[in-house]
Amino acid sequence: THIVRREDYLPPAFWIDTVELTFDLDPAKTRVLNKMRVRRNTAAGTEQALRLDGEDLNLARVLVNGQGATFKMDNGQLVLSNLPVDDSPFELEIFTTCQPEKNTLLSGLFTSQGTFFTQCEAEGFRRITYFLDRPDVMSVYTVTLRADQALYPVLLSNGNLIKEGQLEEGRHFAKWHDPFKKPSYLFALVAGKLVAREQTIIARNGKEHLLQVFVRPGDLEKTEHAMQSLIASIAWDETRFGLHLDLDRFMIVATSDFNMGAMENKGLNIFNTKFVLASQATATDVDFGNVESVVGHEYFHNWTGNRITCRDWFQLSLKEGLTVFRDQEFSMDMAGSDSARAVKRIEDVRLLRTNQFAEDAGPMAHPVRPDSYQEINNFYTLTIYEKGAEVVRMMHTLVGEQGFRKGITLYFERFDGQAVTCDDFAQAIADANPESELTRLLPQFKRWYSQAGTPHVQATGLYDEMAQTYTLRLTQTLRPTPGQSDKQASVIPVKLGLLTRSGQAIPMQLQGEADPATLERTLVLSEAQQAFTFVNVAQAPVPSLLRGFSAPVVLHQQLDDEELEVLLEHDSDPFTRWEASQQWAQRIIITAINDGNDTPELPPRFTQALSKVLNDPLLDAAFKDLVLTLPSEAYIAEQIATVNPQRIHTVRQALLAQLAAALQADWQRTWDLHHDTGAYTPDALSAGRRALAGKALAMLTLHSSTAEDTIWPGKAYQRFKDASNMTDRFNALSALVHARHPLAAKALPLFHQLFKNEALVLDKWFQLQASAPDLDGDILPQVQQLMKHPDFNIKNPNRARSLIFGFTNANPAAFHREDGAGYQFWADQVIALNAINAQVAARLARAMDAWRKLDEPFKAHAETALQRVAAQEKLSKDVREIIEKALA
Ligand code: HT7
Ligand code: ZN
Repeated sequence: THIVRREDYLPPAFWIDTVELTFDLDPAKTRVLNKMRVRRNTAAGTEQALRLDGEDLNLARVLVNGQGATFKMDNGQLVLSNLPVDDSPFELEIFTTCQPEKNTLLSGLFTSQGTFFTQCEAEGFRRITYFLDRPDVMSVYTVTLRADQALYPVLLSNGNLIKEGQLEEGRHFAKWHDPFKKPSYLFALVAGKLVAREQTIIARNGKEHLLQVFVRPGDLEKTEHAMQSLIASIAWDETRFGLHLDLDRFMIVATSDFNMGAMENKGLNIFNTKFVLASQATATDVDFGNVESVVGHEYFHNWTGNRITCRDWFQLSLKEGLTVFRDQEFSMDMAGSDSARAVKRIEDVRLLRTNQFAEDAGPMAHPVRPDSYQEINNFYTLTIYEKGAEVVRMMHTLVGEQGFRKGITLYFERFDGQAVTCDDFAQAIADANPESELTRLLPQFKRWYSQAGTPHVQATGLYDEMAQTYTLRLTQTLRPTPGQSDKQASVIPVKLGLLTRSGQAIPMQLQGEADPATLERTLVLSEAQQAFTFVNVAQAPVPSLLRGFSAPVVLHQQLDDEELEVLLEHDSDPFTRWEASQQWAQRIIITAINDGNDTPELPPRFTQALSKVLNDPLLDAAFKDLVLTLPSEAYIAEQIATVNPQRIHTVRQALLAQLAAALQADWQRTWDLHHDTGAYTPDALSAGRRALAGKALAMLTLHSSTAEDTIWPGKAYQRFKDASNMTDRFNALSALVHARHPLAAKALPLFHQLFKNEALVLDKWFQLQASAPDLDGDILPQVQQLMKHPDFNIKNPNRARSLIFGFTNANPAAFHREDGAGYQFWADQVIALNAINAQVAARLARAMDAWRKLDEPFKAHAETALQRVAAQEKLSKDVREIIEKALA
């Protein structure tokens, strides 16, 4: 196995200043003429050969300055020697062909429903032509596309359209020029039968821009929300960061075959349809929110990623962590109220803690800036994206909003047009804020980039009544991760407040501090252990720690039920308030699991506290929905050393049933108050009301199903049939499916019938059935049956993800079977996908990351399944890396 290491980075031996590409597009055999102006990077030496990357290409001809050149092939690379030793430019022409319709990997040039698309990040450009396919080689591109006019009326590439016209035999051409230098991973082309929603906008500086969203005919009415999201993103980046759109024309194109969410190609973003198309009839509120955030994310990359890009792929979080931070802030600002902002923050934290913390604790643990990889596609991870965003967020916390804006401005002053590193970014933020804690602690802060794993922080408080002091002792530890045994202390901002037992905020003043007391502050923990003593504290306080989740750590503190109740009822910080409910529920669930108690009871104090939240007229519906949601089975598994997924499921389901029963009257009132959601708008407030109504309906349906009462299942079925929007309809359908009510068997075929022509809705239909609660092992056979459904297609990543991942990743109790059949199914699908699309296969392979934590008999079955995959002869390097690390 070939391992790529960060420490081996060397600057490129050559630069490619300009690229002229000419494509003769044909699905069976596309011809590519690549004419480059190349010059030696003499700073890197005078003798090195030019080694061009290539993959799955048929090479026809190589010319240097118009003359046939001698070259050799070495490990897939095209190697040219005898080139000028100085930096005088020369022209290199390479003529190749490729087969887009056979490209099921969806990397490079491929077809989807008769339209050509490209995906070049991270290393897909080498599947289009031979090139220095690395992000620090930046070139100016001119692209000519030639194709049959009837089949491919729309021809798009990056930048500006400079010429178009007719050719012989019904063909036509379009010539595009992108004035910005860019790395090859940002190249894109699209050719097919598409239609566009168009809008011209005038920016603050008076410049006109044409915005276009291209989709297949028939989908046009589903593009309004994407267009509005794009306009909002442009305005937001101007206001919040002073960053303006630098292009005359900005295009988004949707494809239904895509490995990821979307791609930020310069001026020509390519999107998975899932993150473009949205109508009230076919998309849920969550879908609308995702469209807004992904459109924002890709647009924000235009500056953080495209104008300043990564020097090498180890720096991936430079663009991804920063851009996720930016899209999170964008969604929060769009949500409007403080409370809606907090809801978004809680949702982001929930994703991080459930999935990224699990990654940090498993065989694929890696630093935000990894040290090595076998396959870069395996490193588009939650650590790079979500933890990377938390690292940027901590910088923001340490320098403040104004300081962060100054830092971003300096970052662009220094590095615009360059390919740089995570160190460069951190240095710019620090240099713009010389007096900040970030600057004082910078080398240590940067351990967030180099150390894998999630720090654990233990907090203990000591109140001295005589001295009227409160001492908070914070201790941090970081467990070893694969390849990193010694860890050092991190810089951990801990935002906090102190509360009286009746919930009043206590002013905080540290011993020896002249500053006036404040009601909220941020302590910076930078040593293994630190004590902070607050003075003039008149009573034993309840600490409210890690407000807003100010650092990506696991916090351990011994709060009793009364203290958790104080926080849940009174804390001014919505995150800590929600967290109190989760801590409390988690403790109840884990105690029952440890006690072997299958019929645990929810303590009345807990249900009363939740009831209070549910009935509080001052709280937002979306926040109530979050508080009233028990921690997921996956999150609970994260907290336990040896995991029996069946026990977690049994205990959680038992408590869920009690929550439904104990609060039945409250759920009814909640339903009455929220179910009439009026005319559909996808804003945060209305979405919150629909979410809470959906939760109430699910709880009432669940309770009725166990109590054999038909009223609520009947209402759910009626709602399912009558709903005027997909959110209400799908929530009603989910309520029936999750209660395993017989009416689900009537509703599911009807849903299919209604939406059989809506691919994204069919994905929901498959996913819902795959994630239904297991009854006597009946979900796996159902999934196997659905694999044979005429609408199932394993080659379509969205469809494969809904059914297969819906089972392996979203339904732990059905997947982790005592007979190991779930794991056998997993192995079969990894092997099948490996031959079709190695990137999707490798994602599926990761469903077994936590196998070593499993209890028997699960663990033994898991190992057998992993070994079976490992023994496959034709394993892609994508899947091999994941399986080898899991078994290491
Ligand atoms: N920067 C984009 C990454 C991406 C990607 C990576 C590997 C394989 C396929 C891919 N499609 C898109 C997505 C983003 O973060 O915006
Ligand atoms: Zn991104």
